[in-house]
Amino acid sequence: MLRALIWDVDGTIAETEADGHRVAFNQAFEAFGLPWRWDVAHYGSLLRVTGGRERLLHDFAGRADAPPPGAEREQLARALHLRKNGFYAERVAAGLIVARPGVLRLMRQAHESGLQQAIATTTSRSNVDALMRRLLGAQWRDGFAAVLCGEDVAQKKPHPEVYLKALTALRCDASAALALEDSDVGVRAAADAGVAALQCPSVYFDASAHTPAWRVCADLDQAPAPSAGVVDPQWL
Ligand code: XBP
Ligand code: MG
Repeated sequence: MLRALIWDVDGTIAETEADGHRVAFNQAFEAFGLPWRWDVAHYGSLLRVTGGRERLLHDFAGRADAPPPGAEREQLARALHLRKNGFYAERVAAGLIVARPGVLRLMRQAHESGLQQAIATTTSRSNVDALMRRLLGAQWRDGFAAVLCGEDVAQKKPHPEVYLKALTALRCDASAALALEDSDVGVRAAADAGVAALQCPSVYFDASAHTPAWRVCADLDQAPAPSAGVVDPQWL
């Protein structure tokens, strides 16, 4: 019996990385008077590292002009990340980020058919709130039984912790949940928690190779209405 949909955020609900986070990181570098800029190709390789602060630290490790390892480096990453999230929220509020095709329809139909819905993301809670508020309105949280974000876990995706916590919060067995993911790290996190994933690759990702998704589709407009019955292979 399918009982719950567990949504990833970045790349799945919206294409947040290209015109959202990446540009916002560059705005933060500029605001701090730093010469660094992340182009699309470099950002694509950095997306292997989940979590914006962790991504910054990973990038610093390859830069001769970044502070050396230690408190100063940590502090700069924290400050840049905070600033980036501020710019990201501004971009979202300005309407620059829209939902991917089929997302809002599927959320509505899942709600109507009695499925529980949760969010399981590595992104910061403030970014989730900014995006969902813009897409669904100020009461968006009412439609979700659980919202698990980067702050809620010790280990980010591809570790399964965020999915395990979502299942606990939903009181749902892994076999009764379906994850919606865009990236291979997300598919792996879901799979390692025992949750089947429907993958809709976003601009930076191909279909997951190492841990194959349960199903892959270009976008959720290809999916028919879910039912609260068995996860049927014909669901797509
Ligand atoms: C994707 C990520 C995040 C975002 C930025 O998260 O890896 O790090 O790029 O988020 P998901 P923060 O696909 O799991 O939603 O800067 O807030 O960490
Ligand atoms: Mg994602």
